[in-house]
Amino acid sequence: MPHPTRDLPLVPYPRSIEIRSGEPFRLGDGTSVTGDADASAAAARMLRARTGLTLDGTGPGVIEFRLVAAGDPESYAIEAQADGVVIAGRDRAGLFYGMLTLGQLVARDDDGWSLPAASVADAPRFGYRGVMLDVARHFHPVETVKAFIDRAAGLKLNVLHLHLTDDQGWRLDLRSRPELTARASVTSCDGDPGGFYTAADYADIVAYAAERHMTVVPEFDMPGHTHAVGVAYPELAEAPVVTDHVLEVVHAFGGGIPAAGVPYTGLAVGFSSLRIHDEATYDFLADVLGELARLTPGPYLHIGGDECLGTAPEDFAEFMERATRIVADLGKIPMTWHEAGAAARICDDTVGQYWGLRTPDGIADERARSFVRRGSQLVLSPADTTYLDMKSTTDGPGLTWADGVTTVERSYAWEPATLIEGVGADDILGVEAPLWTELVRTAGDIDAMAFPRIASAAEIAWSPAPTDSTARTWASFSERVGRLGPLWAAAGIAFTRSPEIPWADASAAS
Ligand code: TNX
Repeated sequence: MPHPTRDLPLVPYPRSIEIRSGEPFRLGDGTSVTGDADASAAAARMLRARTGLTLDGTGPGVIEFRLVAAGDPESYAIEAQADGVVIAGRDRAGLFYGMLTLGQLVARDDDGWSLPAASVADAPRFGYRGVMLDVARHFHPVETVKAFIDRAAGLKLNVLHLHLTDDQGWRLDLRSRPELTARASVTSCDGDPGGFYTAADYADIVAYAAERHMTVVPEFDMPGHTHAVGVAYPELAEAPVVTDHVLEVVHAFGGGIPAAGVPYTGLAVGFSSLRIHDEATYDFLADVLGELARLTPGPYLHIGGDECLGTAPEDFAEFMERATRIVADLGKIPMTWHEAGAAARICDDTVGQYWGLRTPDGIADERARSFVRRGSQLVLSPADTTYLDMKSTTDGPGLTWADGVTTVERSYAWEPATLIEGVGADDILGVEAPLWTELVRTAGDIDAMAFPRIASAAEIAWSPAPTDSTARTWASFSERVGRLGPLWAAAGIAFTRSPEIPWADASAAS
């Protein structure tokens, strides 16, 4: 062992890992990968790509994947010794996560590729480990979404929240309301080209995610963030409410003042609303949410509810109450941004997503807490640590409204169970890192904004709390991320070489 005191280069770090004193397991041409058919085929592909070896079972050494009945959902164990490796998974997701850990554990030394003699026992801390991609502000094609799924799944994230609609565009083609994509999908922010997914594209994304044990949580944001609905169906939308805040954003970022019926390409928020006292609006919701429910196998439909700055609180409450009921009647669990917690009678099982900023004394937010009071849970996305669209260095790309620059260290230095007063670990469904795309145009931009900070979110969502794991320190994390750099580069990930991380160079043995 060249560096006996370093943690192994695993992100997210497992619940427990013990290094044995024995000889390592040596991989070579001819090593066999056996057991569960899906897991062993995926592992053989992954190891071949990683090592260049031919793992065809013609030589010594066996890596075996086994489904076992015991353990927590998504859990797995690895026993690696000189004469073989066994990966036992509680379910298919567990086998998949065992395979990912195997991929991070194999290392090259003077004698070739090997795995240290070790026992790993691992299971996630939270069941919802998410990342969000905004495909409304800039449309991103199916191939880009699939690449993002691969990257997120590789860090044991298991939810892709797709922000499918916003003021700037409606990105899912629906039979019941064809004008949405016909008229309101053509542009993106800054006048860039738009686009939309057909139902078949969406099904393709959902299936691709499922193969990687990710659930798609689709979002139609409403009643605000709906200028595009008004471009397609003017009778459903209120006139834009142009506040001083909107004018400030127009002044800072350009894009013009939003005008009814004209596609919006700027960055302002909070000026649009559906007509809350018009029954035609609820016919629209029944149509679009009904179709979305039929296209979505996952349990959640996210209906937004953020930043309705021009809407009276009682109107907002009435809308969210009716909209969550429509989702529940479709057999789905409603999910909303935390502002909807202010509405007294939203469905009790509505999951809230908290996106506010932290304060030095903890957050006292009654709206966020109300989801827990109703017996449901929260997904945590504090903007000043998890938002992937914020600048990570002073000179880098991104926005700064969430308390300035979000360094990698800041993205790692927060604890879910003490974030919001009165919201403990049991009240938390999970953690999500959103990537808003006002300034994010290409697949390369997505990589550069998401990596490496997405790894912080993955470790916070998966790994034990810092009080339960000696590896949950910035020193260990930053060093481990640095040693993953060559793997990310080999996988074609255009990550930001953040100056805070001691990046290993590709030729260094891990
Ligand atoms: C706030 S956070 C928004 C989005 C923007 C984002 C930009 C939230 C629920 N809403 O509409 O895209 O800031 O950082």
